[in-house]
Amino acid sequence: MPRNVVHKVEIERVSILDEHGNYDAKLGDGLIGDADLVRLYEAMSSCRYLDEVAFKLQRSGRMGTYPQNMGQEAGSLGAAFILDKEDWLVTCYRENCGLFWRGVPMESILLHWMGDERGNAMPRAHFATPIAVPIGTQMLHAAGLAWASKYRGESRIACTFFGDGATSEGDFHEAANFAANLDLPVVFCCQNNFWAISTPGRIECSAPTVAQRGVAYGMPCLQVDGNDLFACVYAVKWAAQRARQECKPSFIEMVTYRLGDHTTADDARRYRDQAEVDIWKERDPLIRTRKHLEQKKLWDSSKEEAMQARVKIDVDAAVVRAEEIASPAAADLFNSMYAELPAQLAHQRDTMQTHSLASEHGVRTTGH
Ligand SMILES: Cc1ncc(C[n+]2csc(CCOP(=O)(O)OP(=O)(O)O)c2C)c(N)n1
Ligand SMILES: [Mg+2]
Repeated sequence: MPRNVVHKVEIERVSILDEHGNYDAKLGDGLIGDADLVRLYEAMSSCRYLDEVAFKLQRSGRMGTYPQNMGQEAGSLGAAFILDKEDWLVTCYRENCGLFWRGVPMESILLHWMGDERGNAMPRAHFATPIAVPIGTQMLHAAGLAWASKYRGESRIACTFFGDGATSEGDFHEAANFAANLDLPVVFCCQNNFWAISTPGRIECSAPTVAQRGVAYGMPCLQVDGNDLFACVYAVKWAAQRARQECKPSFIEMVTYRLGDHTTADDARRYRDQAEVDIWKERDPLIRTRKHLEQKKLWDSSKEEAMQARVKIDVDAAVVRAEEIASPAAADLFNSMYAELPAQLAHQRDTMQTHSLASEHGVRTTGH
């Protein structure tokens, strides 16, 4: 029997504004208006400043572990900008910029990393799910949300963000399989920053592109320059259209880089070459967007100075709000898990005593 090719795969890469300032006017046509571009640049800048402040808060003992977003602002921001305000944004922990664009207050993110879960209780109006720290869970949530939307006949789609490492988790494969086979309106956005903490991409994905993992499930896939705001908007627009009109999922690989450590609990100098970091510093999404704005005469150093001053005021005020919030009532620990609180837990809540102490008071604490 002859050997025939039964399937061939090609992955396209989209780049509209590269790090040298080259701009593809044809692909970029009508994507982002001038006024919006200024606002988007300001959004990235304020997110970046928040990152710097959060790092210092952690180092001075005022915050727990914090994952800097530095370098990865464009992807989630591009998505939040182009999606409908009522599409689900289902993120992990490096999508602050998109969440802020949605209206999530900065202090919510600070509070969350200060250990106060009220920060992760996203108001329904933002159509954002809580930040997912367990790797990969949110992709399944996105598939479920999209399924619910389809079932109810709504036009709302779900856009989920996850890292390259997350595509090696079973959760990704289950979510992709589910979304593709049930025809669910999901936009899968992988922020490929080449590292899963200290594990390099080449160890966790042997294929030349992460996008191929989406192809395996029959999804159309695009790779984009994830530090190019225009390319991110372009790709999410393409995928969102397919999700809304055809009720089908797509996969976007956003190639990016985290310029900081994995989190404040990490020291990336122990496993990454400075030369690699330096290359990516040149590709910073903020720098190229600013240069582009300057070329278009929409920005200059005095605007930059005024914007930085505004950003500082906003972020500093968010820190004050996060630090000055009244502590939650201790009884809240008990109040959200059960419709009817079991007797032994009710006793613990009422006495604020532990399991063994509660036993001393004659309350049965186990069924055995
Ligand atoms: C289920 C689970 N396993 C392990 C971890 C520990 N962990 C935290 S971040 C991370 C790497 C994630 O890498 P990637 O998906 O590429 O995201 P990135 O941090 O690079 O944005 C791991 C293994 C976790 N949080 N959850
Ligand atoms: Mg990664």
